[in-house]
Amino acid sequence: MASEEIAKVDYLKESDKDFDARMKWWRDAKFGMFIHWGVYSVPAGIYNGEEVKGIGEWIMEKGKIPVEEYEKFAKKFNPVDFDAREWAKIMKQAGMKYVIITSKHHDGFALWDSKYSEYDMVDYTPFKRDILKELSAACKEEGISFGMYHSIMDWHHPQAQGKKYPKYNSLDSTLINPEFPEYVEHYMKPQLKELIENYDPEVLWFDGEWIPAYTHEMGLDLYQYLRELKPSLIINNRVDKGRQGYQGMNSDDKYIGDFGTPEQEILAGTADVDWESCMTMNDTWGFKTNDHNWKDAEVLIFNLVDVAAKGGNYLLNVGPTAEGIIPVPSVERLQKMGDWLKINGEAIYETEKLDRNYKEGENFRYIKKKEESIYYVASFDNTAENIKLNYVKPAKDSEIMLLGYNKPIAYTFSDIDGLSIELPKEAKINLAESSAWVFKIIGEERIIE
Ligand code: H79
Repeated sequence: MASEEIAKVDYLKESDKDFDARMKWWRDAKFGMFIHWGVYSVPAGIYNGEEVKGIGEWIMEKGKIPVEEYEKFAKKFNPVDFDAREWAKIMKQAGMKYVIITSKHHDGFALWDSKYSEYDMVDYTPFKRDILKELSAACKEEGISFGMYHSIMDWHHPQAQGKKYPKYNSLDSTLINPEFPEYVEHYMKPQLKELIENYDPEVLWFDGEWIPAYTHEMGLDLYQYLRELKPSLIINNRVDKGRQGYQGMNSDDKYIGDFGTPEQEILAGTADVDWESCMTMNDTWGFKTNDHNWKDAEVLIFNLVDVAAKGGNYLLNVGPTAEGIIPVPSVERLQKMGDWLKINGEAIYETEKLDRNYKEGENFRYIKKKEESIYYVASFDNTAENIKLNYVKPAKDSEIMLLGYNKPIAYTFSDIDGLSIELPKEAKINLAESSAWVFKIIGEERIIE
């Protein structure tokens, strides 16, 4: 008799068609919020009255804080001002379509009520509320896709730290912890199953995969395990061991993962795989009292456009305070990005890179509307009166529009000289506040050999 058992799907061998269908919403989304929030937000970069150098969420490691000392910060974590709906509204107003929040960072502390650990928001802190439950619900209400960052490396769990083996020293990054596979099987995988079942994430964003005890085989196994639990899940490439340095792209296609993860940088050009550039607005992911080195909103808008032109996504970080507040400088910048996107968003969402050109000179970026003959050119030079563009050819008798300005713009085109756009003074005055102007052109890409 034939077996009644349904054949197992091998998620490591997905067809291009299935992959494209699964990635569609993510590719169209383009812009997401990264949230680094946890126990490190309590010391906020200060230990024993002194600033600990480096990124805030690494304070346990960089400040050499023993586990028992660090746990005291967790006991004090009481974000009374946390309001999930407020956070979701900030994302929405910023034009962000998805969020990735730290379910667990390297310090091992869980932001949700985990039955596999007491070291979590509900069991360990005076706050006793399940952050992921509240935020996932608020995001659903606002139509924001919900995802989670999860650290494979864990500085708190005894097995992840190889506590049974006195010879193993977790600070020596070349030593392999013999207990690590047990932590993976009996702690990390059950926690991830819990996260999928209770909070229904659309994305899992792994990190901390570089430690030598975590292997390529574990990565393949984990990927398959998670997709079986939720077939539509999107998982970053740090689930496996393929990434090359901070640039974050896989070195070889034997490695699994749905998208590459450049960290604090934007790819120099386009890529033929999916990718997402994650970046901070200042110099830290987790909140640091003393970090005031904020990027201007103009820079962040430029980055978003540059990333979109190169075919990627932009995941922009906020580090809320221990009270549960997203810092005012972050909110101000997000507001400006949202204002810009309200006018220019059609050039960002549901777009793709052109076949050949994504830029012209330093000041122009080209972006194509998916499945349509619509081309957008973002200009970062707001002084020019006459703009010359070589890589797009307007359709015969078509109008060229400037987003945010409601009249067609005068232009000429010839096969020899290309496109020449005349900017009326009135339009310049109208858009004076905007850091990037976007022209909308119906036509085709012009390939110049
Ligand atoms: O969560 C944030 C940071 O805490 C975490 N990733 C972002 C998203 C992170 N940033 N820096 N690090 C972790 C330090 C890791 C540094 C290295 Fe490596 C690991 C240097 C060598 C191994 C990864 C692989 C980066 C370069 C090569």
